[in-house]
Amino acid sequence: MTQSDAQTHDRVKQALRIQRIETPSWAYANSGTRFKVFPQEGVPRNPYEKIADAAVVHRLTGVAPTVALHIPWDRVDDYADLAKYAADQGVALGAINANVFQDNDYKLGSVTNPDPGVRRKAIDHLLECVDIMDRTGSRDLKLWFSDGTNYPGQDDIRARQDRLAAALRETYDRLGDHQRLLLEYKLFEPAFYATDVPDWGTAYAHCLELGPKAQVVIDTGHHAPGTNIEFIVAFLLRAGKLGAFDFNSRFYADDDLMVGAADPFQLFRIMYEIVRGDALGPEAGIAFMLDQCHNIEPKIPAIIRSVLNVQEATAKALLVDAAALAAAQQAGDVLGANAVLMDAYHTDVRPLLAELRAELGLDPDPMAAYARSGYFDKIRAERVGGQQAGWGA
Ligand code: LRH
Ligand code: MN
Repeated sequence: MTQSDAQTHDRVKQALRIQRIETPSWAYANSGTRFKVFPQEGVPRNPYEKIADAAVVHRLTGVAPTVALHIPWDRVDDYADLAKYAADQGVALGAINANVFQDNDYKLGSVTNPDPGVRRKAIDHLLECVDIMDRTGSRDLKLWFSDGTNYPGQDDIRARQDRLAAALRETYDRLGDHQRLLLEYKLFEPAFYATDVPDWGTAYAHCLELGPKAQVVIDTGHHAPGTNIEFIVAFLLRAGKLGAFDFNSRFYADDDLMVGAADPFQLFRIMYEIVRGDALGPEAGIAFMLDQCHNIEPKIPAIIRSVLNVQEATAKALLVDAAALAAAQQAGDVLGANAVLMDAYHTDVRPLLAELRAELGLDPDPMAAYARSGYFDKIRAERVGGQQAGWGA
């Protein structure tokens, strides 16, 4: 290995050491589609068991120290005790996800509902989530609204935006100094005509209107097919309005598959824009979260695999020869510039990552380490009886 290769390796490993990926509590629980939820053995029955599983992912990967919660799926009597339990397990509680998409009252919308009483109820839930953040020590309130309509004329598109803006304003004004509001957009589902926060532009406009503590969440499964997501990343980064990712992958719609599974090249292009924007480190303030559903595959290995997929895409992005790329771009060398990026993408970074894990005192192969750990046999034996956790309250 040449001296410059060694320097590049060290630079890449240094950057990967500070990478942080947040795993979602609900990915450890049962999930499915409208057709079927296939329960799995050993699935957690409460937020404590979800956190225990998340802690295993962190112990084996070294880069997943926080767990996002979803309310009411993760409602407990004592959030401070849950936060202490997480700390004892070596992790911390991350973003708090509000849920105004599962109550009968929200059929025609939550914060955009024509009925002011229903809007009040929804806003009170958002404010309750900020109260929970005060107790868990979480920085981020993540808001995704299923709100939308199914037929033209069903409701007034503009009036719904007014209602949304009013709810966001009241919630924003409740935030503490070190808290943020993350607004997530989604093109469609469960609404099939007009979604009230359908795209990055709508989310961006509302966040601009709210203020500096409001940022946009990019869920990689929430775009129309063919959308250039890395363009949205570059644009929002430049505007200082990219707050977080909900990483997953899809072949068709919001499939919530393992990130990098359906389109590893897209994940690489996204992480390249993060590296190019010098936004990989915690100081950049971007929350790199997974938001996935492991409907048929074993959940903990799937989440470990997903964390590794993000690491691999990031390592490849860090290997891009920035000087050569800039020179080719400046020279208008189309094929040359593309080749610089593809060289990095085609680099097998698994040996480098295995080396890094060994240097961090971790098993170079976390998937094999999990299989050898006997953890699944342990939870399968222990977690008998009780109600398995899922997308129900
Ligand atoms: C909506 C979404 C949102 C979460 C939910 C679990 O599709 O991406 O981020 O609240 O999934
Ligand atoms: Mn999401």
